[in-house]
Amino acid sequence: PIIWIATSNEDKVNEFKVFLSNFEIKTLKDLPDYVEPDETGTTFAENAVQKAQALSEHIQGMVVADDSGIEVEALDNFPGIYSRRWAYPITDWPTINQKLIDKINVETDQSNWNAQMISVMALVDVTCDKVETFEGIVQGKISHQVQNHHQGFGYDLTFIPDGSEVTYSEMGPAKKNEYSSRQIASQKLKTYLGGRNEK
Ligand code: ITT
Ligand code: NA
Repeated sequence: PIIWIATSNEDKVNEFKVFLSNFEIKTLKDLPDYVEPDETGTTFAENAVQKAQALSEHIQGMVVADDSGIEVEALDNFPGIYSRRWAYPITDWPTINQKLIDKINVETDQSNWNAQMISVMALVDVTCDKVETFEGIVQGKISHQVQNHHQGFGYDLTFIPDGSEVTYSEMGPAKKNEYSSRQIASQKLKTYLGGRNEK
């Protein structure tokens, strides 16, 4: 079957292709004229539902969206839902990761580097009033230096999941996808979709 994912983030799409390998994946790339809604929610779940709902209205069918980010414990869970936006206009990920490390060094006593990666997926179908959300959380910590191994994206350059000595970037996509917040949320989504999970 086909599954629509309301994302324009190609890195997310590459992971979805692994997790939802039984589906033919369509994304915003297949709808060049579609205008994405602003993310105005106050939680990952609200933003994910917003993104899924807008596309579901457009295609009049079932849509999945993903809202995700990182929460640093010593920074009161910052940047959270602002993970993509907080460093604007800086958009290159090595620099943004370095800015996050700098912030921990400057604004905290540097004793707590705990962080968590969160991915919330929304499944929305406006034609039958369906709204479901699925959450994946992985605990870990921020490395004291950016580890740019040219693999992964976003905060993969500094996030070390619990149980690992290295960042997601250093372990590479296959290992990351074995245990990531997106993998956990995808698993819940697949279980929910159940019998429809075949080509
Ligand atoms: P959408 O089109 O799906 O909204 P986006 O990039 O705007 O794509 P978000 O609003 O969910 O996505 O922003 C979350 C940011 O957090 C994203 O840009 C990434 O840089 C980062 N992020 C998300 N998932 C990540 C992961 O698995 N590893 C590292 N960083 C991640
Ligand atoms: Na976004």
